[in-house]
Amino acid sequence: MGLTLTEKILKAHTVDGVFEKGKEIGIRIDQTLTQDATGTMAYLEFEAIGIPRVKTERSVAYIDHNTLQSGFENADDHRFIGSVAKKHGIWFSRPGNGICHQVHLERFGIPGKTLIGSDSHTPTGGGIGMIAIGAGGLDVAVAMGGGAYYITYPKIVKVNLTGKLNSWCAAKDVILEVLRRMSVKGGVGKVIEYTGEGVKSLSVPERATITNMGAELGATTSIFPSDEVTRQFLKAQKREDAWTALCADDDAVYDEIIEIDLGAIEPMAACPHMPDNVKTLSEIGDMKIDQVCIGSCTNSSLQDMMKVAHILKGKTVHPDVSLSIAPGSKQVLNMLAQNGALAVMIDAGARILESACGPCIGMGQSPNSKGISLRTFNRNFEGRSGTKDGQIYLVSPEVAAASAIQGVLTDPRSLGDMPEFKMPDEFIINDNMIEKPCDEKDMDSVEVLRGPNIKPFPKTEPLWESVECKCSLKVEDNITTDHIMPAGAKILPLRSNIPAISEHCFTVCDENFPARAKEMGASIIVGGANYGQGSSREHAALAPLYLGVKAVLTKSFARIHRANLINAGILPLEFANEADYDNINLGDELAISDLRDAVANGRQIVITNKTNGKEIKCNCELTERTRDIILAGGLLNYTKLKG
Ligand code: MIC
Ligand code: SF4
Repeated sequence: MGLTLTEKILKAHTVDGVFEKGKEIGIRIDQTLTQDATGTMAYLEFEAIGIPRVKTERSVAYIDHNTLQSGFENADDHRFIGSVAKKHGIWFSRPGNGICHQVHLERFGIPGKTLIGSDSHTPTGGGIGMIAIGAGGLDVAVAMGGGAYYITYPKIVKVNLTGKLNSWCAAKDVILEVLRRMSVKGGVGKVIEYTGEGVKSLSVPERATITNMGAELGATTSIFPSDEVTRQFLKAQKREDAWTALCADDDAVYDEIIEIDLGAIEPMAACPHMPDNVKTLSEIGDMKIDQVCIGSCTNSSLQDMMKVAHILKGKTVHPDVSLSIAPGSKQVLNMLAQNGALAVMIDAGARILESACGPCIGMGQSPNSKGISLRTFNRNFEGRSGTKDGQIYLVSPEVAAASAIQGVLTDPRSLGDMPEFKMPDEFIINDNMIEKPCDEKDMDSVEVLRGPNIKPFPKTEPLWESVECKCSLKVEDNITTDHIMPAGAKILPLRSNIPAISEHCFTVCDENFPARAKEMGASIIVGGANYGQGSSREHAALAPLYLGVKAVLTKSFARIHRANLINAGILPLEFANEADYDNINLGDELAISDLRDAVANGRQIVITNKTNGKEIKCNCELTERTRDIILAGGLLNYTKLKG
């Protein structure tokens, strides 16, 4: 029986476990990446593990999220990350060099290699045939130290692409179509593998748009084959030697098959407030807009920017619209500057932002009250833009640029012929904003620079024998990590300071949660389905940990967040019977006896609700490894115990 591409790469990297569907496998990690909003914590964790130099083939630290620097905190974090990287063997991409995923694709990604990154959109690397997975900072720290990364051997979904995209229809519309069909939880436990005739009509940046937003499906990762198109891309980056041809065997067996005719795709938008709330533009109809933001790791490649420039050429942004553009990397920005496209954008009235995440993570450009904002980004969760009642629509760069001119949601097909843009044979290569680490022999002379806002990783303790506590919060389905641990310009600067950032935990849902949880001392959070979807930020586990949360009981979890809870030593419980969701309420007194023993022996866990007398049966599926992590009180304790 043949293998899928996913299986080929996973098999070649499996170092622990049995290579069988549904089983946990440990894979060797060739490359890691971090960004600054998760990176400070990841490097503190790496230091705590105590391994002097990274053991990966390539580890890169990017600065791209917290670049507003509204106080000393971010600049201090940047210096900390830069110095820690230099000392321990990590390459350092300086602020201004671009968004981690865009730069990694351009300069470091290698087909067939494994990559984990402390950012959920790490699967961007799947655009060149990598197994690239988003993970919590602690998992990345362990991988930097040479440890395996553990995933459940995934189900593999084949997306068979046929035909060719019509003019003005984009890769963004393809992934929006996949989201429309599969939903934000449809990808949990799965890898999405794109194959078929249609693949070769898509460029690497287009493929990367699709794999990037596979994160919104909840998928473990997404991957394209590495073919002639990939070779050309790497060649243009002067990295042709990194190329190898990779694809699935003809007789590979998939768990699910989805057929997509690229020729039938039309321009679409994900409507507020979920990436799977997808409608065609004609379904949405005429809609006046207030803002357009173009950029983010999803749609900020040179190809995207050139399409935008062609649409803006000789035009003026509509008087009622603010248009901002953030090219994804210094390379992209530089090429736009040199080929004149940047001048076209400026001329049209675009507000040019630095090559960073910016508005995508609420770092500026929050829309006006109730403002309708079209964004080429990947997430439109409520409040993420920084404006609570902002209405965010996710669209392609083509739709965004056309609408910015017209002032209303515009189908770009109304613009006539689409200008052809050929990818350049050579990109401008200048890695002067990427610093090499020092030689190992010199590492003792590198001083790690710590600012006063950088506080140590919170202490965790071994799992309790039994728990008596209250329910400190009850939330509904599809809670995102942006609900649990909001980001944005005010809160992101606190990422290195868990006590301070914890004061904002869940405040978008209930502003009294932090104070209440602290007062309760120990507590349990109750959630619905797909709890913790979205980002990889381990702060969404560390802040509840700091506030005394012992367990989170839900209908189901998103993958990365569940792993982060386990890594933090918080018990992830699922209702054995979903109807029991109604049998726990805020403030109820809860008790779990013999907890440690039940976890150690894999028994079902029973919560007694002392307030209403109900018994609630909970499942807690743990592998031997994750069970030991929970018993030890988290991955850091476990790793230290293991020596
Ligand atoms: C995001 O897009 O939500 C982020 C900000 O990039 C996060 C990481 C973080 O919270 O720092 C992610 O996607 O993992
Ligand atoms: Fe940055 Fe947005 Fe991409 Fe997250 S999704 S890495 S915030 S650009």
